[in-house]
Amino acid sequence: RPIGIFDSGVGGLTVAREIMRQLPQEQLVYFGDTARLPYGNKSQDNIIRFSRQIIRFLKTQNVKAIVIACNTASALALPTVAGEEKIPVLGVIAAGARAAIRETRNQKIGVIGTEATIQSQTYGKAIRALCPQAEVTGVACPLFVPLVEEGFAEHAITEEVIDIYLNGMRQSRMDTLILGCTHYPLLRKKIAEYFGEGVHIVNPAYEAAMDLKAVLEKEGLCSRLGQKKAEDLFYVSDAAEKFTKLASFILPYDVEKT
Ligand code: DGN
Repeated sequence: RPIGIFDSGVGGLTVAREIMRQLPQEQLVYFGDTARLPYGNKSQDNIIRFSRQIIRFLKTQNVKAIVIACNTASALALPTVAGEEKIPVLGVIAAGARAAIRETRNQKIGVIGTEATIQSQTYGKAIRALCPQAEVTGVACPLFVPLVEEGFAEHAITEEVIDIYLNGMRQSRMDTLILGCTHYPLLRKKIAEYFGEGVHIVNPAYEAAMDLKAVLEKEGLCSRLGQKKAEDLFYVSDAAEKFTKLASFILPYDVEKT
């Protein structure tokens, strides 16, 4: 049985990519809700409704576990929807929080994400649950998503936008920064250069794939290594052409439109 994974669009492929690396024997069924993206400025009610609909669809694909790759949906919908399902449903926030705690030396942690993720303070709560003395500062960077989607990840304009959003954070004593949005790992190089060596960058996707592996092992749900796996499947609610183009940029292989 495959693993289900969903996101508001193409960004969740940064999480799919990590799962492919760490669990190469598992087949993935990915759903990108490109018709209703971005989720970052939607209400919690709607994000829960969208997540329920997508989970229903993924279950028709007979998935054995679901990963909510989208930070916004992980922040706002996971606590509600996970309790409604019999199969494991995982998000990316707890994973990112844990990694940040492990990396920080001074307990000053920055989080960047969509408006909704930052406003929900879900990362801050997850971090302080593990380390009550941690200081967490969040900054919403809503322009990063369209910059990546439009192919401007390497463009000078992105450096300007990084400076506008993150100048205050760079002046602070924070030593760890969580990339709390699916698209931001694609800006990792530029963000890391901006902060310089003193700041450790955390990509929750890496840790989320490790969580998935642990859950599959615990529940006895792992596919056997060496078995020929079925092809990964990608579904979108709109604009498949654009999705395939961006997907080929993020994934280690080309996604074909059928
Ligand atoms: N996938 C969303 C997230 O990780 O928060 C970002 C894209 C969006 O819907 N704004």
